[in-house]
Amino acid sequence: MKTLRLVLGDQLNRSISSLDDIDPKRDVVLMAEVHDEATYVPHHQQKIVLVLSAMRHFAELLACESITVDYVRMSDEGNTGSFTGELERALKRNQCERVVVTEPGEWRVDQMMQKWEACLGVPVEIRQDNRFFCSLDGFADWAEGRKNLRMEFFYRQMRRETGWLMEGDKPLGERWNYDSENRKSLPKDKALPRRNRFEPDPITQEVIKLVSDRFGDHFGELEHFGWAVTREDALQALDDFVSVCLPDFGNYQDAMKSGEDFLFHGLVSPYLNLGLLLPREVCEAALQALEHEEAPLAAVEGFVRQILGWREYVRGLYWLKMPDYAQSNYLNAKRPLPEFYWTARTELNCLRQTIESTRDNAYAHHIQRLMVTGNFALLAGLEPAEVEDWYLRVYADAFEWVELPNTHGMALYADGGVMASKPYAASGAYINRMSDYCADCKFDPKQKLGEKACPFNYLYWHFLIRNQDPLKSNPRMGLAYRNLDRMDPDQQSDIVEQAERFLDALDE
Ligand code: FAD
Ligand code: DLZ
Ligand code: SF4
Repeated sequence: MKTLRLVLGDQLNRSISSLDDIDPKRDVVLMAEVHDEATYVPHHQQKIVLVLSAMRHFAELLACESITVDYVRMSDEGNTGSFTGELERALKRNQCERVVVTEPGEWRVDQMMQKWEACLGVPVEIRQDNRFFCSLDGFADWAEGRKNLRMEFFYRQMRRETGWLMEGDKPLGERWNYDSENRKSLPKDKALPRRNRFEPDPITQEVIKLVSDRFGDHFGELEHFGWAVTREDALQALDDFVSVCLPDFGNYQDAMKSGEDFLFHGLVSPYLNLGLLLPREVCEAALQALEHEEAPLAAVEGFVRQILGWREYVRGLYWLKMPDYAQSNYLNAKRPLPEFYWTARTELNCLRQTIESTRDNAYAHHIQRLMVTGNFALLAGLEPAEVEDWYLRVYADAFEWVELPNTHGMALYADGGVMASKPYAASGAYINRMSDYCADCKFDPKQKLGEKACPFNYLYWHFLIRNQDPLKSNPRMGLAYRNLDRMDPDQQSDIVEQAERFLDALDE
C-alpha cells in the first residue's frame, strides 16, 4: 500500500520508527515547514533556524538514498501552516493510501494526531518512538503502585537493564551515584575549553534569512548561531565534548562563571531532542572514554545519569501525568513574569548573565536554569504557566516533554513533590559558592537586609514564611524551618517588608 511517512522536525534520524520498513520505490516521506510549529509559542529565533535547517539537511540525506521526499517549505504557495493541512494536501498530491508517523514529543501534537484518521479518511499508524531506552508502557509499569516516583530508583533500574556501569548486579565502584562529587566550584585559574561553533553553510544562511524576515520579532539573537545542523557535525560536537570536556564534567557540573556560557557541559541536548544524535550512542561514547581511562568514573556516571536517568525519567513522567500535570499550582504562585526575563535588564548579576546567555545562544546550562532563573521564579512566586511559557520559548532544546517536568516539577515545585522531594530553594549563599557572579554584583550575598542585601536572601526567607502551610511538614524542609524559627520575630517582619517592597517593584 502506498504509504505517506510523516517525519516531524524533532524526528530527524534515519532509524526513526516511521521509516523502519520504508519501500523507497513506493513510499513518500513528507516533511513540512509549518507556521504553526514556529508560533504555537514564539520560539527563540535560533531554535527555528536549527529545526528548519536540520530538516532541510535531513531531507537531502534521505534523497541520497533515493527516497522520495515531499518537502514543503515555509514559503511554498498554498502551505496551510499546519501539520493536518499539509498531510491532507500531500495525501492527495501523492495518491497515498495510508499514513505512518512516529508518536510526537508534545501532548498538543498527540491530540492532533489522534484526530487524523477520522479527518483524513485513511488509516494512520502511530508508532512508538524507538529512540528512548524506556517505553512509555515500561515507565508506567515502573511507576505502578509506587508511593513516590524518585528519579534515583528509576535510574538504578535503567542501569540494571542496560548493564552499564555495573559489576554483576552491583554498581561499578560500589556506588550508584557520584552526585556529591559533582558540586565543586571552579578554581579561578582553571583553563576552560574553547567550544566548537559550526559556521552556517548556505542552507543555514538561507534559513537564517527566512527566520529573520518572518520571525525577527521573536526573542533571541541570530548572529551567534553556531549549532550543528547535520548528524555529521553533531557527532563531531559529541566527539569534542568527550575528548576535551568530559573528564571535568563531573567536577564542575554545578559551577557557573561570568562570561562563560558553556564550561564543561555537553551542549548535546538540541541534537538529542531533534534526533541528530541518539541517546544510546551519546552514553556509549562516554562509557568508552571510561574504558580507555580517558575520563574518571564520577564524570562518566554523572553524564550517563543525566541521559539514562533524568532524560528518560522526565519523558516517562510527562506522558504518565499529562494533561493534568500542567494544571497544578501547589504553592499558589500568581505573580506575573517580570519584564527582565526578556530584556536581561536587571541589576541582579546572576540573572543578567543567565538571561544574556539564553538570548545569545538559546542555551543556558542546567544550574543556571534551575538555580538562577528557576530559583528566582520559585522564590518570587511567579505564576507557573508564565514561567513554563518562557522556558519553552527561549531554549534551542525546548520541547514540552522535557521542558515541562523540569520547570513545573523540578524548578517550581508546582506539582507538590511528584518529581522533587523538596523545593530547590536557595539563598544568595548558594549562588556565591557556585559562581563568581556576586563579585561583580551591586548586591552583597552576605547581607540579609538593607539596601545592599542580595535579593535572593530576603526572598528565600519570605518564601519559607509565606509557604509554611504547604511546606513545614515536609521532613526535608525541617532544617530550613528550624533556622526560621530561631530567627528573631522583628527580623522576620523586616525581611517580609523588604521582600514585599522588592516584589511590588517587580510588578511595576
Ligand atoms: P549536560 O549538562 O551536558 O547534560 C547532558 C545531557 O543530559 C543533556 O544534553 C540532556 O539531554 C540530559 N539532561 C541533563 N539534565 C536533564 C534533565 N534535568 N532533564 C532531561 N534531560 C537532562 N532540557 C532539555 O533538553 N530541554 C528543555 O526544554 C529543558 N528545560 C529545562 C528547564 C529547566 C527549568 C531546567 C532546570 C532544566 C531543563 N532542561 C531541559 C534540562 C537541562 O538543563 C538541559 O538538558 C541541559 O542544560 C542541556 O545542556 P547540555 O546538553 O549541555 O547538558
Ligand atoms: C519546533 C519546530 C518548528 C519550529 N518547526 C517545525 C516545522 O516547521 N515542521 C516540523 O515538522 N516540526 C517543527 N518543529 C518541531 C515540532 O514542533 C515538533 O515535532 C512537535 O512539537 C512534536 O514534538
Ligand atoms: Fe545574584 Fe545575589 Fe550574587 Fe548578586 S549578590 S549575583 S543577586 S546571588
